[in-house]
Amino acid sequence: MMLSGAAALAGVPLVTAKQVPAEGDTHTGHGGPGPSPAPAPPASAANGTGIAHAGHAGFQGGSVPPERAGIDPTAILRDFDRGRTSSLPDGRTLREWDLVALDREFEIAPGVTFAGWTYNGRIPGPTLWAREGDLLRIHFTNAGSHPHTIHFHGIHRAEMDGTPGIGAGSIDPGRGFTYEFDAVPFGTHLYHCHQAPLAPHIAKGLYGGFIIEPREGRPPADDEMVMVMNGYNTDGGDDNEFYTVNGLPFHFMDFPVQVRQNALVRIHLINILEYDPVNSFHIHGNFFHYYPTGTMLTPSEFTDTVSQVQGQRGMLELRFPYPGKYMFHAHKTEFAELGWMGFFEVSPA
Ligand SMILES: [Cu+2]
Repeated sequence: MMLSGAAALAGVPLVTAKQVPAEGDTHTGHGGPGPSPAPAPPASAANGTGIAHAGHAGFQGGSVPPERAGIDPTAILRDFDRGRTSSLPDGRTLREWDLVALDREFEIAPGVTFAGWTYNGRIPGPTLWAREGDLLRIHFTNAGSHPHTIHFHGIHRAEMDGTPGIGAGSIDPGRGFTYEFDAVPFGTHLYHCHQAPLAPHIAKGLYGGFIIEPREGRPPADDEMVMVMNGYNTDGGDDNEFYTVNGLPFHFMDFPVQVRQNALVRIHLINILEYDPVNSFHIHGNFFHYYPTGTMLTPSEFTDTVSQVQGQRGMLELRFPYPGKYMFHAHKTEFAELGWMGFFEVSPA
């Protein structure tokens, strides 16, 4: 983020009534495991210039309650949409979904409204789940105010690619199109709008996870979830003022991801962050097996940190051997301090 973004937000009332100033608090409003986040000190106290910290100060103060924000990252974690299924004459499964592009506003941080463009009123959009080899039909309706498309990552014909100028191309407001293709290859994928200019069409919120399970399945996990890493450009510049997993800054600080000791946790991690070239995921007190793009049945890495460029994604598998609270966050301090940090809370087995 550049100073212009922070400066522009400095005047926005970001601190809510529930927050009680903490004496001597410096930059730790969200650094510790305490249940009640405390705001950062006034900018003047934390930073001689007052500029950079002014933007950060309010952000330390907590997340917007999901019902007020219009986004519930915890619900999104385990919300896999398997579509409407039916059997084709050849025995294959047909899966169908309705995706509607809708303009919608969200309160992404206390007092900060984001004018989003969404699939089905969500940021991120629905996580579509299919099995390898299924036939997929996505009935797209554009009820938004701009032309949009749905571009799926996967293997398919050019006219189903959601690229402007090819096949149906751009779908104008009030129009629709049905994308149809086979679910290949298996892996952790994504979809997003591909309308030009591309940056705002992605950054405004038109993206979601797209999971293709291997035909023969994977070893069963005790808990499976999706984490979509995104950002919000709230001042119309060319950078982000907020960073999140599943759409709401700091949400998982206030509502830790609940997992059980020793359970196999499988995470589909997707980076759709616009404007910044690289995002990352780091976990405290643990390591995970990493399957790049989720397209192999054996992991290629055992690590506690992974980086992804935009559109890159992968699958993580891990077990927490000890109860307690363990942070996870972008290993990019700026992103973490602007919302991309949270906790896993491990309950005893
Ligand atoms: Cu679009």
